[in-house]
Amino acid sequence: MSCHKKLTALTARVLVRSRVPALVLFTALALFTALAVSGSTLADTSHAPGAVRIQGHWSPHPLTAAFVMPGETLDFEAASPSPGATVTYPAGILIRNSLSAWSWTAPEGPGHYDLILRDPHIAGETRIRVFVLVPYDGRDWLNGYRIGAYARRPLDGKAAYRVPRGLVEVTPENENLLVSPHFRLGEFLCKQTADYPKYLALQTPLLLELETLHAEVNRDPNRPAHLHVMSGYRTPHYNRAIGNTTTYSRHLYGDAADVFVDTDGDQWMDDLTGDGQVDAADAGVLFKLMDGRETGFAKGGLGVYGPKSHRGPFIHVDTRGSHARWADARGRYWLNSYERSRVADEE
Ligand SMILES: [Ca+2]
Ligand SMILES: [Ca+2]
Repeated sequence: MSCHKKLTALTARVLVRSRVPALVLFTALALFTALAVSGSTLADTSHAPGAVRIQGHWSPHPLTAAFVMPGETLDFEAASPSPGATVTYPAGILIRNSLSAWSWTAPEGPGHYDLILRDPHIAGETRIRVFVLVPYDGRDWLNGYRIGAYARRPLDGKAAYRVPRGLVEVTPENENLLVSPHFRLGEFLCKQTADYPKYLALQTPLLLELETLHAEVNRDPNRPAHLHVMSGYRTPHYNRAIGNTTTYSRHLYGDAADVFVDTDGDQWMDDLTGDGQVDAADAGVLFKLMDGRETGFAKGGLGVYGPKSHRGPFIHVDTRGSHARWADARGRYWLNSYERSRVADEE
């Protein structure tokens, strides 16, 4: 019996025995219900102790990457106010705005800067790894790295489709840096052949969603799963070279990734359904984990891709800010049967 039902039963018994005014008891019941509801919101780990809000996005993780232009100010906020909380930073200017909020102004030099938030009441520390970008002016090349041409006019005038103002410089020294607990900077590099330095666009919300998906596929601690990033950032040059005709792919803007589970490390999607085959239904397992969520992917794109001769099935995830769902020909067959079964479930 739930606490709520127990209290309701108790209320009924007390009413019979003592004739306590019903209003008092129902007020108590309402209060208990309100507490129970507010308690359930605490289960949302994004606001748990140690969580931090960076540029408007809550992260429950001990390490979160953020991306700013030289001299730009990054606002961040801890989940709970604490007079004893401190932030250490290697350069730039830090201003404390309140017991829980800070503003850090980045130095002019590109690179990465770790802001470390410590609260004496919370175990561990919260690290914001800020990458100061190299300004990008929209030209074909950046320091010898081929970028290609972005569409000059944003799609439907949306800010998400503006030419990136700056890009992360990737070198052999920083490509293995973590950008979230389970993903490294180099995993998001474009697949084009080039010498260092290389450049990429990457956005915090994508990393938060990939961590969510990683947690979903790792729910069973006895069966750890590895999420492989098949494709992260794509330069417009590379996107055209692989025959992609869309000039507004989210991969060009750093908030999209094509991923699959590859725990056995053979560079191919694992058999997640356990039917002895690897096909669109295995990508569908990942789709179902994220589809219908009330946060994150509900405001992003989610696509199912079936296998081809040169690659296995995968899902595309992005955080474009609006809802989109699609599939290729093989994935569409799976998606259609999934949509039908989902409708059947709802009926
Ligand atoms: Ca595999
Ligand atoms: Ca399967």
